[in-house]
Amino acid sequence: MNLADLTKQLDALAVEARADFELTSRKDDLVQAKNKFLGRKGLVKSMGATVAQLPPEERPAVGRELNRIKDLIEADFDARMLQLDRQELDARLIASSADLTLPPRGESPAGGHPLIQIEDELIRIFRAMGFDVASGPEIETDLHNFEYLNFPPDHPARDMQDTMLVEALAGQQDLLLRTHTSPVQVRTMLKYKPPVRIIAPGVVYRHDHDQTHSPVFRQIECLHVDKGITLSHLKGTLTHFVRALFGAQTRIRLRPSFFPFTEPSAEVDVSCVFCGGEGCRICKQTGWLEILGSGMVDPNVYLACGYDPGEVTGYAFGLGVERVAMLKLGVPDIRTFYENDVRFLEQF
Ligand code: 2NM
Repeated sequence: MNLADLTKQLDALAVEARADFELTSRKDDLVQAKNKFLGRKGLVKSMGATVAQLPPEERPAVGRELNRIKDLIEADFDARMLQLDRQELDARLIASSADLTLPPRGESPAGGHPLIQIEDELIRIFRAMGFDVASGPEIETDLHNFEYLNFPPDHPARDMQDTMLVEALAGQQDLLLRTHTSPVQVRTMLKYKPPVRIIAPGVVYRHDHDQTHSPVFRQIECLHVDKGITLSHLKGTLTHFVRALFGAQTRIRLRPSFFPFTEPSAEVDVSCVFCGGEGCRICKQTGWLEILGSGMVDPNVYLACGYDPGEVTGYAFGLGVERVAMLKLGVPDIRTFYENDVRFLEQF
């Protein structure tokens, strides 16, 4: 046999192999069909045996031919194997109980939780004004949460009705779940000398639960202490803050109030974000919405934290992230933020 004849026969083998592969419908049949050609006693091997009958100078060329045909048959085998794999998967999917004719569920709400979106926006506004972000523990001591903040021992906020206590281990100090993030301000002042410009965002806990109160909610408190800080700085900061948040036409108004850690203290209202101050159902016809509490830090807080009240002054304020989110997003019930109903979350 000469090289040309051998090549012809090998080509014929490859065509036959492909046809055989096409006829198989199971993977082990396919493997058997491949062995018929490429196995130890396969047809290609026995063709190879004829090489011995050829003159030595033709043998390399025949070897190359044999390898070419082996590769060809391997490739056809792989292609058919892939087809059978797919068919097997299709058959399994069709046999399964899943209804493949159902429409897809669509996009999942990947915009982040609305509360966190609002918190991020608030933090961005304060950072742009030059405030640093501080944090601290959620399990606090009575000292940091109340005592250093000028809360008298019999203050109603210390009442078990409001504060969630943590059962103390033997010899430990009184522990509680922080009722505000003010202890972060205390810890910052205890650690760093003035000036201080920080916000403390975080989770706080109070024993209170209804349409506008959650036992676990988020707060951002702001503290600015330096030489010569006045109520004007507080008003300017608040005005800029509400305008960044609700728009350039927003106005504020301060109403005298009381907090143990500030003197004087003020509740801050914003002109109603729904009616622009005209009076509507949401602002109960007053044109104003209460948004946060504020004041000039009480000298007793400075004394407790090692600052000299003769040298520095400062303002502080605190706001509830849920309350801002309810106003900004028009959500009437705080509980919808925690139910995680996808139909609610998807709207933001
Ligand atoms: C508020 C209202 C008024 C406040 C005070 C302090 C501190 F630590 F400097 F004394 N931090 N936050 C404060 C003042 C918080 O929340 C309604």
